[in-house]
Amino acid sequence: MVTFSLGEFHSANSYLIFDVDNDADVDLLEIWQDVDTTAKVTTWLNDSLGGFAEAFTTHSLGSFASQNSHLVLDANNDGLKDLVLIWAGADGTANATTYLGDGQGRFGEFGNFVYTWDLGDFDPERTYLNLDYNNDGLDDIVAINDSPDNTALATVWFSDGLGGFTISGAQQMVTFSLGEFHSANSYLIFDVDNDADVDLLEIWQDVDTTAKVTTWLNDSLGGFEESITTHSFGSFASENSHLVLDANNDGFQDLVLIWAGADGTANATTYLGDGQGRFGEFGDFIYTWDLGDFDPQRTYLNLDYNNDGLDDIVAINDSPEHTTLATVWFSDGLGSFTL
Ligand SMILES: [Ca+2]
Ligand SMILES: [Ca+2]
Ligand SMILES: [Ca+2]
Ligand SMILES: [Ca+2]
Repeated sequence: MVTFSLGEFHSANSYLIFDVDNDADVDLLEIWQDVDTTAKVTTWLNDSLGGFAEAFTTHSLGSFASQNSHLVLDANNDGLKDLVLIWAGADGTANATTYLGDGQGRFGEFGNFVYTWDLGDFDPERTYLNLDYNNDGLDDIVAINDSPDNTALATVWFSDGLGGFTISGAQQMVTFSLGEFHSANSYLIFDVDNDADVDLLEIWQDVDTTAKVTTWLNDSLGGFEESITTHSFGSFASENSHLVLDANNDGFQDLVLIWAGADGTANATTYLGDGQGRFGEFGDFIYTWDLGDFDPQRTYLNLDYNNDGLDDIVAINDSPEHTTLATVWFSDGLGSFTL
């Protein structure tokens, strides 16, 4: 059993995983609420030996609000990932602020950030994603929300490559539809069919309270086509976690669902992807052993802890001495995870 520490535990926090310093190992960015209610960002750099060292904690990024959205993308096209914070203005508008990354773990230090124009009305129900909609090599911001006719409408703000995002200029406002709107849903973005374009996976609650998964494939021309909606994945629960990783090492991303058992244990189920948008069709899934006690406060992440090329599952939770404890379940490359 492998565990490691990530400093003091913060109950109001979230983690983003990406390669901060471009060394090909995944690092952690923790966004958390300080005792003065401001939002702080702490970067944990992966030493490639299984350790994570605290690299930097930024000054405040303004008031902490759990309804804020955070995106990681290269906004100014310098090869280093930046942090985009989407927050509610006092006037009810949504605003985006770009904090430029320096590749060492600092974001927006020395006034190094750009305020963008507003992103319309703020709505905590709105989902924000980043993907390159117009294929110019720059990630754009996409907002998804309900429309009067109950379809999911996506609006695109295009990156200007300088840190800002706009729908103005020569480009007309671009929107596209993602089918019927589901109020209890979440989106995962990754390349489902290995064509180098980012696709969307929507996990949503059906009227019979079961969880469904719909895959929206990117046609590389700005369109997203519904490729398939799976059969039910059991009861929908907002406290469930979903990870995307290649669990059986066949080159196709799979879906791992972490859910609470009736006996209070956490369980993980791997639904194997077929590279076409199906996950766990035809009974193509593997039940793993349990992942200890279920705790809705626990954060689950996937990263390759032991550098064997297989993403592992990491659970992060509070410990009795109030440090953040991370526990690793290692991928066996067959679809399961063991301590
Ligand atoms: Ca950048
Ligand atoms: Ca773009
Ligand atoms: Ca796979
Ligand atoms: Ca591994």
